[in-house]
Amino acid sequence: MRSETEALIVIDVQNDFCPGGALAVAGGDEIVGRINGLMTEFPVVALTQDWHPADHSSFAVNHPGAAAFSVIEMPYGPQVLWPAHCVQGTPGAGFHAGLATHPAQMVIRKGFRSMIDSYSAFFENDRTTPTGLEGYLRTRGISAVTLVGLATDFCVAYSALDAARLGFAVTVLEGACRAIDLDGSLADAQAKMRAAGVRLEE
Ligand code: VGL
Ligand code: ZN
Repeated sequence: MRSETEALIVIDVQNDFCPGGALAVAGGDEIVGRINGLMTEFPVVALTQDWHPADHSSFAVNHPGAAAFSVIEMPYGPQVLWPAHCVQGTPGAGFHAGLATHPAQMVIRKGFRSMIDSYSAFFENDRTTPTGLEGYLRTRGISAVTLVGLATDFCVAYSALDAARLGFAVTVLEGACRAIDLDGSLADAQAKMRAAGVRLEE
């Protein structure tokens, strides 16, 4: 068992990010077994769940004429337009059936406001509106976080960068993550994480 100050954060291991899902990440389901094992090693385990209303502004279908994977400017900055995914209450928003969710003490939902996306487990995409996860971890005495899940270059990376900015010691286990890799986004995310002092391990 890891020390009492270490938490595992499992990012968005949901059906829509796995093969067959609306925003499938290649090999997204391959990480489930390893994550199940990791969950038994950490005293504190939190899961995140991407949780969008059907009218979410990050969905291409809600911007007539706009193509999926194009980028628009939102008041908080550039926003990729995604295929509709992880709509609240749908099967696609559910956790992968193989994920052993019972060791988790906390499930944090994000992206539930129509007008703003939230890649990070800590802040929405304006980088200032908190999700509440920081408070949960601090009040449980956590100073180090290990991140796994989907997708390496979006929700995992944004979460890792925010955790580092908040002063947590941060490790990303890349072997327990899979990436979307849109236009070099994986290399870009890896460089940003390294520069922020995030430890990248297999
Ligand atoms: C994610 C794109 C849109 C992710 C979530 O979990 O990485 N990516 N919503
Ligand atoms: Zn999303």
